[in-house]
Amino acid sequence: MNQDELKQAVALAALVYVPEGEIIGVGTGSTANFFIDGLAGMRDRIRGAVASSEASAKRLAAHGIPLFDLNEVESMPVYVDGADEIDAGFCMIKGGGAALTREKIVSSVARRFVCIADASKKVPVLGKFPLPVEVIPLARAHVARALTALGGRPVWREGVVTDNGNIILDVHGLAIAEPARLEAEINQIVGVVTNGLFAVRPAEVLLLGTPEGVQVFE
Ligand code: ABF
Repeated sequence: MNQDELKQAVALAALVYVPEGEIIGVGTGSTANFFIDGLAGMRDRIRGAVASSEASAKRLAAHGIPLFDLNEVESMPVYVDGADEIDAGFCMIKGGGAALTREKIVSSVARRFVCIADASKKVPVLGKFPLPVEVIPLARAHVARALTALGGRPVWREGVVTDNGNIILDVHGLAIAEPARLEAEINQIVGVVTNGLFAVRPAEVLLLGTPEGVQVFE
């Protein structure tokens, strides 16, 4: 099985976590895209979805899945999304697709975060994948200096503007021993909108696509 087939297998395995008649949260990225395509097959059995990006909203709409604004939704049973890295405690690095802020907001309204990932995403320690940080453009240099002081090497993802009109700094060279602490610390830097650590609230379920099949961790 190649990586895309592993992604598709975990994405389809996540459909059993979608309760009928509900609004669910939907993530962003190539694994989430496979999930959206699978969700199309049960679109008459759900009320609709809240998307974590313009790209996912477009794909959901193309399948005829009703879209809801998050402000219309008080709670959701589940949020399904991929990750760039996930550790044994289900803490994640996300944001390789630059949608981290909306992903964190939408997932925070869901009671259960189901992470769908191929086996390459499972790591013993987070940080090999550069940590994305969404930053207000005016604060770019200031935030970069503060991230350097924390021991990282921030690189401006030039040419990328987030759905919220901000920029992304990717922080290289971090070995993240205490993800929840670092997540909170980076959020304290003035000018940071969100960082890609999902550790204060990790995933509740991990579906991991391996060549031997989909492994379920809860
Ligand atoms: C999103 O998609 C991200 O937060 C993460 O960056 C990415 C995972 O990418 P893919 O599913 O394309 O491997 O969920």
